[in-house]
Amino acid sequence: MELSGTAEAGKLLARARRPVVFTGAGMSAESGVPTFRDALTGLWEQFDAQALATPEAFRADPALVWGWYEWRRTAVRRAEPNPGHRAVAAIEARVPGTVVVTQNVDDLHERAGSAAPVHLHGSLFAPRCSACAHPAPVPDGVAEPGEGRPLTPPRCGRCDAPVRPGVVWFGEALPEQAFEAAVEAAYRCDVLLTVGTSGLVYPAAEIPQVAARLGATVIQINPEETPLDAVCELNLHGPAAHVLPALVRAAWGDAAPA
Ligand code: BV8
Ligand code: ZN
Repeated sequence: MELSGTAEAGKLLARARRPVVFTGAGMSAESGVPTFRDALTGLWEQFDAQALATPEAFRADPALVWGWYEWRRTAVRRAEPNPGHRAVAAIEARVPGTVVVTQNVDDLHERAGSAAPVHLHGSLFAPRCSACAHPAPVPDGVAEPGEGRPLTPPRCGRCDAPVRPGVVWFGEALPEQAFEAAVEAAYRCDVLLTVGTSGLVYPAAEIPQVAARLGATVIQINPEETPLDAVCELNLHGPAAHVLPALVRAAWGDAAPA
């Protein structure tokens, strides 16, 4: 069953020369990767994500916060990209001017074939020293999902301070280069797909709004309504792993990624 609006969105996408695909945690939901708020189970159940994803929380209890991210990294390692991730890679293959901008800290876009997604909130796979920012190796151990447990973070090979996750916490500035690249792409784009994001976290949530203000066609893919509905020309209220392949089929008649 094709969602209404898919055929029209497909026509708009087929004409796009500089599309931006802007993604949030809903993009990875059908890969079984818990969204930011769903990732609070087991040991972390009694915490508020927004309080745990902060420098203060890490300073107060490095093992608790490091353990949460190691548990999430293990969940991502065990997950597979879904047909939505592969549809995004298919758009990039079709339209060389495509830019993928993600708020996600997983590597599923990369594993689906996206060349160089812009990570606005960093990555679970880029730990670094909490003091001198020296890059640290990605631990190959796994934090058993579910029961979880505090995990003492490794120490920096250069200054011996605790290693921290390579993500952007609340109250921290986004990586300058990534944010500039995302704003530049939003300025230049002719179509922006916003997929699986609640549009609540700033300044990332500015990206689709900048594109709309500058006259780009913004199309949203999300089962729920979000504050971004207002700036979208089309709202496809369905799951990304279903709607994105349908959109690629509608645009190029491709045997979209299964
Ligand atoms: C900064 C990495 C300043 C960490 C993340 C008051 C008003 C406005 C702003 C603020 C305010 N108070 C504070 C702020 C600023 C704050 C902010 O925006 N707060 C919000 C909550 C109000 N922002 C910051 O602090 C940022 N930094 O402002 O710095 C500064 C400047 C200069 C110098 C120094 C400081 C930093 C924000 C980055 C935080 N880090 N991630 C980690 O992952 O642990 S954000 C994190 O939460 C995720 O990355 C995600 O982007 C966000 C929300 O998480 P989720 O809810 O899981 O995901 P999402 O919102 O995308 O929702 C899921 C969606 O998917 C839903 O809509 C759902 O319907 C949909 N969905 C579900 N299933 C599917 C689906 N869609 C499609 N298909 C499906 N199958
Ligand atoms: Zn160091």
